[in-house]
Amino acid sequence: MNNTILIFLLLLLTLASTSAQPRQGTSIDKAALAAEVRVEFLHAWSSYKRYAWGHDGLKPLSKTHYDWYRVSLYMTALDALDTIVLMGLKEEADSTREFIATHLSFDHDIYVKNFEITIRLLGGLLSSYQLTGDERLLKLADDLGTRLLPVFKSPTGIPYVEVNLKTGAVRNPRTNPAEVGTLLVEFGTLSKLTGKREYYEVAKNAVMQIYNRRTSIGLVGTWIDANTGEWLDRDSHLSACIDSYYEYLLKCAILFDDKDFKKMWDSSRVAIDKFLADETSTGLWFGHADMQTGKRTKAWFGALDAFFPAVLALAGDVPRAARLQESCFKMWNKYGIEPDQFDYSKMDTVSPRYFLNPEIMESAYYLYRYTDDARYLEMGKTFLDGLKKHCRVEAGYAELRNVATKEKSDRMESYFLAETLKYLYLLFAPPETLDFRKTIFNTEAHPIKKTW
Ligand code: DMJ
Repeated sequence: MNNTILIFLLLLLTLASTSAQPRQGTSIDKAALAAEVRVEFLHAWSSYKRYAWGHDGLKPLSKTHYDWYRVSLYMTALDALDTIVLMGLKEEADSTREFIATHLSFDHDIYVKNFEITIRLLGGLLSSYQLTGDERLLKLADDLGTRLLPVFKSPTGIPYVEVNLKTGAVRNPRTNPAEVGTLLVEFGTLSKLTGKREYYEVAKNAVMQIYNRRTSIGLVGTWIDANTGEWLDRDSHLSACIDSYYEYLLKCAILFDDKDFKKMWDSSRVAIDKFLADETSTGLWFGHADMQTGKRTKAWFGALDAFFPAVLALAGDVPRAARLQESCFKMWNKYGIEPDQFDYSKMDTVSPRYFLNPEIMESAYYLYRYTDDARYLEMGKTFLDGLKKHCRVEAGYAELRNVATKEKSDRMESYFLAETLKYLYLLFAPPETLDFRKTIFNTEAHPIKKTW
């Protein structure tokens, strides 16, 4: 090779390596920010303990509690437990775990939402079991799993929305891909940990029932009937009611090394890229399309859609993940906090609420782990500052009715402690806090390790 070619190649290599370099010279103090997130967690957690202990959740403005059903399932305490463990709050973790192990019962004559109970409670029990080794938590998970199983007994195998925990009666066949397809990380893990194959089989079959009903162009709709298997609408997107269906196609392929899921993820990804991805003058977005024709129907994206950079990064597509995260950041910065729905063709809000959602922080965390780029620490700081400025109240954190006016509403969902503050903490905490490369988070941020 002559010298000119060598110099040219070296120049190319240097250019390539400089463009891949993480931004240097950040003034971000990770340890201080991790400590700050912990303080905010304790503010929200101690408010829950003071005003809502023994109940599902906190109403931070009226300083009281709410329950989802006529008995409490201690949703916030259980959902938050693994965050408490990861933050190293040992005494809180021990006493909360003891409370759950000795008080939580699923033997109640109540209809519960299968999806929410699976991702929050079953997921929470499994991750806390793996983190602490407390067998009582696995026993509770197995009991809950058994009580939820009747939900899959529909003519199609697509689960009903609700099941009675005592009688096994089911109701409400109008469901969606997210509620059907976001069960296998939990049911599959339970299956592996208990040796009961049925858990894996029914939850996997449910996903396949949705996938097999995709249209000829590879998209799924928003609503589907569990009895007939008929789609009830044609709206395809990455937002509420579909979002985590895609997330679990990829995560189950990795966690269970299941080739069927790899195939389903790969082919869904092609349809997503072809029909939902939207390259605009403001960046890369993912909008709505008609599931039959692929025609763009709405240029809407929202707080929930912001999970997708994390999924793209996990799938190995860091460049597109990074570009999408930049779009999410623009959405956040419009009002200093993100809206539930945003029209990216007008760069304005269409549904102005903010439910203390975690997805944008989750994506910043994934991207930081894959790139080491301080850009994501800076984003995380912006998110934390925005939360503190607009949502922090005397008794915890409150959702916003309107991101423009910052009017608050009286609710703090359990996922604020399970997810939002966990992802922010993990973003700033030392990497050894959790082995990111060996963890699959369920959609409620409960970390699951492949121990089988
Ligand atoms: C959480 O309960 C889960 O992340 C779910 O998959 C989507 N929505 C909320 C948080 O926004």
